[in-house]
Amino acid sequence: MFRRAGRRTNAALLVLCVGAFLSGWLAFASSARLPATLTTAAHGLFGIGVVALVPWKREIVTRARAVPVVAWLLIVLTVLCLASGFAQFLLGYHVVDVLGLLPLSPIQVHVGAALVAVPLFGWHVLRRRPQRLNRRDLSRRALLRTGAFTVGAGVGYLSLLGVAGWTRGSAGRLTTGSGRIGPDAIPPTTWLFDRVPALSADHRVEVAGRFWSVADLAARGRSVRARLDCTSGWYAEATWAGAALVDLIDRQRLATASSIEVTSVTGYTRRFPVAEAGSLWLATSCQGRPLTPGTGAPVRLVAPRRRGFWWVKWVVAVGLSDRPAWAQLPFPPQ
Ligand SMILES: Nc1nc2c(c(=O)[nH]1)N[C@H]1C(S)=C(S)[C@@H](COP(=O)(O)O)O[C@H]1N2
Ligand SMILES: [Mo]
Repeated sequence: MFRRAGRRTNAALLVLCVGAFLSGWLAFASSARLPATLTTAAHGLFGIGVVALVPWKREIVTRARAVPVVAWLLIVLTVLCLASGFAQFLLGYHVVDVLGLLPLSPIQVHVGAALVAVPLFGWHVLRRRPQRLNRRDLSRRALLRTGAFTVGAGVGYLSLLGVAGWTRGSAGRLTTGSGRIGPDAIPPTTWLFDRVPALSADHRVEVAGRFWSVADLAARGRSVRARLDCTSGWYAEATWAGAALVDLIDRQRLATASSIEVTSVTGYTRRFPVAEAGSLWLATSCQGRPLTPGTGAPVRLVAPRRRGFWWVKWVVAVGLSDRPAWAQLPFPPQ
């Protein structure tokens, strides 16, 4: 059965790996129920597809006269990436302290392995002669087989979802894939390389040209119940106290701007469409307690409609801008 392994196995794996990579980023950008369900399902299908082709790929590797070091490394990274991906899916969010040095969640291992694999994967693919599609690749039979393969992967995905319902226990699974943690267990989280800054007691936040002390903001605080859903695999429902941006910015000025740029003292920045102003808050406390330095003290953004990386910590400025909200990197570079 696996003797037919060859060009088409490799082409399918190429499509599946690229699809997995792109859908992974799309899933990170999704927070609403429907897009999150669709992107995480697509990501799962691509992953299951890769696993399903392992016997055929194994045949190709066995046949090869020599397997270069890069290819071995790719095998190791792929196994690591798949294992950590399925671990998050089936077991939910856990932190494993690798060698007692580096606390990592399954998703962090998953993304790390994928990112390291990208240049190796590119080299592995480009080193071959480019392949052309032929008539048989697009024949009715090939299409039927692809359809059957997709249905099989779909059945596999749904079965695994059922299994995850058991193995994940009480933490459950949000449509984004995250598992629940308690509001008092929110861990200080950085997106990539950002550092916790030291801020003075008289820290002020500039909002559309006006300066606010932390006490001023706290005095305008309203209670906001919101879900913080981090891409490292956890979410928490907590009650924040924050000043609504719409209470701090003149309505007329809001109406004429395109986007709202929220900046941290560290330079970390996110830009929101003005239409979202009504669901953005500058928070000074969480669960009735002041923020800790690691979680954004003295002022951080609460953005209930967005994934965690939009919740800018250590806010120093909120500015109105004519630039459209999409004129930014899809993910922060720091
Ligand atoms: N300035 C800054 N804000 C940031 C981050 C960061 O690295 N720098 N990380 C973001 C990410 S990825 C998440 S999930 C939340 C985490 O908030 P927490 O530290 O309270 O858990 O803050 C966001 N705000
Ligand atoms: Mo995050």
